[in-house]
Amino acid sequence: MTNNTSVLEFIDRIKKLVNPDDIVWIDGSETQLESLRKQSCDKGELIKLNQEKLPGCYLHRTKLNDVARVEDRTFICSETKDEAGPTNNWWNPKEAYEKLFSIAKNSYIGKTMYIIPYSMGPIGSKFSKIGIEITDSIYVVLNMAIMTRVGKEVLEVLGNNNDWVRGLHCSCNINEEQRYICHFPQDNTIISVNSGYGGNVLLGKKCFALRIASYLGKKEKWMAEHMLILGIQNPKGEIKYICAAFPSACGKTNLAMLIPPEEYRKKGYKVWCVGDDIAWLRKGKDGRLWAINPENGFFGVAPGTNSRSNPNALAATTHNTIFTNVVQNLDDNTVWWEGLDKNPPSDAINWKGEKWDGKNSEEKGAHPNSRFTSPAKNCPCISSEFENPNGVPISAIIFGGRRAQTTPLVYEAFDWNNGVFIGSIMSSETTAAAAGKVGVLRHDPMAMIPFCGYDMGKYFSHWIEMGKELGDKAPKIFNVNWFRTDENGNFIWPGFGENLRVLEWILKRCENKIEARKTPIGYLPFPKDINLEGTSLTLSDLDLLLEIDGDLWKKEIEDIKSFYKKFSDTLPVELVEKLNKISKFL
Ligand code: SAT
Ligand code: MN
Repeated sequence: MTNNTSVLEFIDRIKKLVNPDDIVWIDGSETQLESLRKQSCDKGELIKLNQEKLPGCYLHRTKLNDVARVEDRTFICSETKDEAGPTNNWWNPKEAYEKLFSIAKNSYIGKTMYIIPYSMGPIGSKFSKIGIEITDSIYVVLNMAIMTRVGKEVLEVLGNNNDWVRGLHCSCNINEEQRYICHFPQDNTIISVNSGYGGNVLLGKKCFALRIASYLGKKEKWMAEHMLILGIQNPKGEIKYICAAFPSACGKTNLAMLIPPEEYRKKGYKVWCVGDDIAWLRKGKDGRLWAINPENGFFGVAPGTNSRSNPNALAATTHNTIFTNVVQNLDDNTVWWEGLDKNPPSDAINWKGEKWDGKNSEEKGAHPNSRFTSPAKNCPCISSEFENPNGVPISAIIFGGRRAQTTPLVYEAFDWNNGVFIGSIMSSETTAAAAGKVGVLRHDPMAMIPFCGYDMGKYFSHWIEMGKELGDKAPKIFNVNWFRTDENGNFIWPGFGENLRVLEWILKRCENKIEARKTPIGYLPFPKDINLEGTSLTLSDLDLLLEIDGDLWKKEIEDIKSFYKKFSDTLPVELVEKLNKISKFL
């Protein structure tokens, strides 16, 4: 399919290493994909679902030991440990290659080697980057064909260029003790062995579009961020775009596709989704910050997705979708997950592949990190700018985490560098998206702790540099927290579509339309400026949501100080200054 010498050399080298029986280039055609779906069903790797109710939909179950990203087995293999920084696992590249090659050796015997040429971003856009993933898994091919743009056209655009990301995935025998997800930023290379779970094996996603791309962004003066992108259309028809960074499984997909509350819909408000997980940002010709979504689909968390929380995502999953680790309803061969509705099937198979009676079982049927992989174009509110090679101009950047206490519903940074500070002090409770304990508070600056491909201290400096580049055209930066709870542990803020009320305040601030209250941590809304019309919330609820508890913040500052200590000499002085300033006023 190509004469590109660097591509052919790489393929040849890997072929000799893994020793496949057969080689198949993925051309992106529907005929080829359909034949792969059939083969995968024949092997029992995919289950074809009810094609009348869920046309083009399939179910897959991973191995029980392979259900989420594995951060402790994810490595940045840069030349030196310092380049990986204090928040990444580092592995000497020479040793890592040796170990990985020994695991990969002959691992494709009896198997087919699939070669997937893919583009992150619209094919041919100057924002976009090309990768080639070699895999022995049809599940990976079919997911990549949803999540990225794959096929011949990608190789045509690549021509004889050497600027592309090499990816090798070997399923091996899904041995968790030999599982490694390794990134070699200096070689544009990713190697993933012994896993079949999305975030570890769809190499275009977290591995390339965040870890490798963040490293490239630093070198090339752009940014790769763990952010959704959405457009808010006001009654006059004007659309303003916002980026928002939240850790995995904190509602990015729901926010990206939100349906405005009824009063807003009546007035003519609409929300358009550009992306739900990753944004690549660059300074445009007009000096503003522009964003594209490098992906072509959604790899969303299934549990909790329902007709109230996210009707758009639900609609997106009704066709051409691959479900992973959800419940199979044997009644009509459809799918179910916790939080879909109050009617679990009794004749069903759970994510582990066992018989499951949802009406009488104590155990959950779907894995908490079960997923749907759906094409972006399935989403009823997908933005008309989704394919725009130049992306969309960004008015505001939002950071957010899952915090039961301390962080108010919303606040605004004093300026760009203060916004970088706010991003750097983000903490969130852990979720099922990564292996390990759930609900533990951890520092997750810019929601990038698992995804930054180099020293995070330098990553903060890069943010500061980008602010200088953008000058007074830089977007304003905000922080939100939808997850604050009352004394009984219940969420105070209703969330979902109602979040538009907060986004409205944010946009008004961007347009300098309203005043705000200056506090030590940033500008907070006056409660009257958050529109509560049509909700059951009162101004005193807002007082609670917007409260800054001095004692909790003092504790927070101590905690940030010890987190910052990790960075020794790479932490930018600008951030230390902001920290000192805030400590003085609290
Ligand atoms: O598993 S993924 O990394 O693809 C999704 C996530 O954790 O954000
Ligand atoms: Mn994510």
